[in-house]
Amino acid sequence: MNAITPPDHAATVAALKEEVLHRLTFTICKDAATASPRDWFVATALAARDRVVESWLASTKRNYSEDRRRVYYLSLEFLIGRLLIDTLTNLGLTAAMRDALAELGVDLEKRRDVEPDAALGNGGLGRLAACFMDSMATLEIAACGYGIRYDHGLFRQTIKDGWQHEYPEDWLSFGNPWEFPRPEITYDIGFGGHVETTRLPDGAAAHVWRPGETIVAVAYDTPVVGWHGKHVNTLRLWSARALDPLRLDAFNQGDHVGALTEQVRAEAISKILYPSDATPAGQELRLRQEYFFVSASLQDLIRRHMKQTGDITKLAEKTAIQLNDTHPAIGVAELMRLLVDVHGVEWKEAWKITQATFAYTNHTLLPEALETWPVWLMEKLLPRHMQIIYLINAMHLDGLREKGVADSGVLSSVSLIDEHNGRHVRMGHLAFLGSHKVNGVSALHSELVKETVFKDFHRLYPDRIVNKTNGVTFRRWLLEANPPLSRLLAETIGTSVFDDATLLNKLEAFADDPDFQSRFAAAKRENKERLAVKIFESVGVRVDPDALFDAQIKRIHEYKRQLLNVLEAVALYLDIKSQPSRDFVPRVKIFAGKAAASYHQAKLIIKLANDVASIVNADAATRDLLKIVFLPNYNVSLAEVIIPAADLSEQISTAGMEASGTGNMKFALNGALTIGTLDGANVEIQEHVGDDNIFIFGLTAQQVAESRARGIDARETIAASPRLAEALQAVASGMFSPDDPHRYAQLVDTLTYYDHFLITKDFDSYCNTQRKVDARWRDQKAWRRSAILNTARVAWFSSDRTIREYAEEIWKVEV
Ligand code: HBZ
Repeated sequence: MNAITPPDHAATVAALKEEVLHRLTFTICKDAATASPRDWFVATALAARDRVVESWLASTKRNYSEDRRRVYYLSLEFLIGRLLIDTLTNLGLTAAMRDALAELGVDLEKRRDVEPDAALGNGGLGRLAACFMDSMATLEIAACGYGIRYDHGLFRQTIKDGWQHEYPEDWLSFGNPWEFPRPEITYDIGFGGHVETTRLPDGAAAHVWRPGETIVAVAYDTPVVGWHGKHVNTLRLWSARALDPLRLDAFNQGDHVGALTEQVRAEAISKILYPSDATPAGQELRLRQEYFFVSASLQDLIRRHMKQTGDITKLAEKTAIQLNDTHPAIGVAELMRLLVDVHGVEWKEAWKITQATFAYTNHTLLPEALETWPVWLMEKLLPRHMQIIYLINAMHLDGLREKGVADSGVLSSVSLIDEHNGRHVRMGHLAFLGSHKVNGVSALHSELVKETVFKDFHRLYPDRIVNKTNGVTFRRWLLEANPPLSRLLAETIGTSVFDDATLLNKLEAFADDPDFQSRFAAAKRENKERLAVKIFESVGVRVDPDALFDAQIKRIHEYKRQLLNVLEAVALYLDIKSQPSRDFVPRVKIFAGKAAASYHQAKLIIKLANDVASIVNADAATRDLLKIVFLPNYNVSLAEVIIPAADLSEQISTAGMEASGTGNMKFALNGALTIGTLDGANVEIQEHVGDDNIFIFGLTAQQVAESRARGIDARETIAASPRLAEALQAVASGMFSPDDPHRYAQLVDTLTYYDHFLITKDFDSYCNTQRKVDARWRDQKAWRRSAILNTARVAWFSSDRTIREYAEEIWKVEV
């Protein structure tokens, strides 16, 4: 039973039963006796979707009739996950649907697993976009998300002999019950060709871009349901089609394959998600993807605006466009082109409109992740945009010179063109200049944005950079993912906490209440049992739900330091073996995450985690005190099972490198204690939950910078730490890789001589802090108190709060 059940339950159950059966019969053409699990899932999803449609139409109508200012969220990634339970929860229909299906002899829990995850994203950036869509609908903002309808989302990961293998993901193979194809909503997207310049009678130049190639963008709409189903927004994803389905002339001449090449080339654009995270893909196809979805989205929103107002110069009054990282930054040049070349707006006014319309969110400081495109490629693919970028750059640099900026170093650092090692267009600079606000995603990150990547820009435009600390939707990450805790909250502090997360603070009063503590622990225990089953099914390892469940789940990246966690596990294992009589706290270390296919070091870390797991899990000497599991194919649905079951949340990135993190917030909300560095949003989580309820260790961002400046040769550090030296020696010696004893020689060498991520520097501090975690765990009363206080104090990390801040300070829309 869901925490929220509507009063007219019996009537709703009867109606839903009819609606599901109707869909099963008339859409799927099956009867209850022959329907497969997938048929039941689709019928259920369609019945739920039917319940959304009226509110969706009403919301769309209201947006028009009230002439509301609109928000457009442009993102190359939307990491949505499943939608069945999410939709039912937002509609308040989960319990009724469960009962309706039960009367039909169908188990909702089993059917939900049939739904594939919509994995149209890599990690945090894409998942944030999905949380934001949820909050914008809940806050009844007239918003629309724009992105690409990839045929294939993030790759499926399997682990064979400890190594990651990637397979194509195929979420659309059985159709997608949530989407509405809109074959009538299409836009032409040009590439290549040349620019014609003509003189107008008044002497001004007019530019017409004559693309050499045209591709069609077709819209697919998915409803995004807000809380209580009151407001429904649209996620509009674009699919690429060729102008002509095939070349008949070639076909008629017998060239059956050649007749299809244009179609294949066109459709490649929306074929697959680039699987790199926090590093730019850098290929031509990626630029084509970026321009494709940006151009379609801008044409679409301008069409809507013109229908509503008939006045292009009012665009900024009625529209806010958020750029999710630099991936849609070409939109700055595209909007200028549409305003100037197509709608005849004068250049200066067009620039004002552009700046007033766009805002840009930065998600990473990693220098290698900042997108740049070779000028030659831009000239080839988007010749008119390259001209516009040069014009923006000239206007920008002339303006600075007029203001007295003469330093050639500063001018070259803020130029849109990077003249070093081949000329490149800097997309971050373009996004910055074309926006009225630029934001980082946590307090620390926003400060670092000012001090590092946009240092010179910040000096020139000191009011532009602001902070918007990330948040997560509590509907998905508490109410849907954690039914036992949600029920307990509803019983203890009332269901209004699901309308207003700040009411979570009422839990503070129960933090020391023995009865509440044991009920809180029982909810956790239920989730841990569910995860234990999942672990056994997935990797065949039996884990004890009474052990401390310690989870690090996120993309595999050196800066996130899964390696630090693995090395600590090695040290702990060696301790258990050498001191068998010591009183260790039983732990299960849970890892999950994908590495980019081309990221060799990350893939080697996955292999190491699996190698260590094999040896440790098979060793009778560890007496079940330590189990290590690497769960394959991490995705949103797996996170929904792991997070509610975790006791300890690992947020251990090198300080200054994780922009925010959002998993950290989900874990704390579900009553896990964090062990973490002072990085990203961990800093703010500490401020909210209190120093006693979080385990902070390691160098600060500033100490990291100083330490790197002194050098990253770690030999002295290793020599000073016998535990670290021993753990590294064990790994280097092949203790965990007897089949290939040298497998990790290079990895240990890198740590020894070139420890860029400062794993060795933070190792002792991390291990010592883990022992403090153990000490707290032994005192279950104290642990439970801290866990409850985490849940009670993290309301601020709701994406509703984040979206309210964007609405008020950046988008200027009322909430
Ligand atoms: O964005 C993440 C940050 O690493 C994480 O700290 C933050 O919480 C989250 C949401 O703000 N960044 C990403 O997921 N991805 C990228 O930054 C990225 C950059 C370039 C790409 C692809 C992804 O080409």
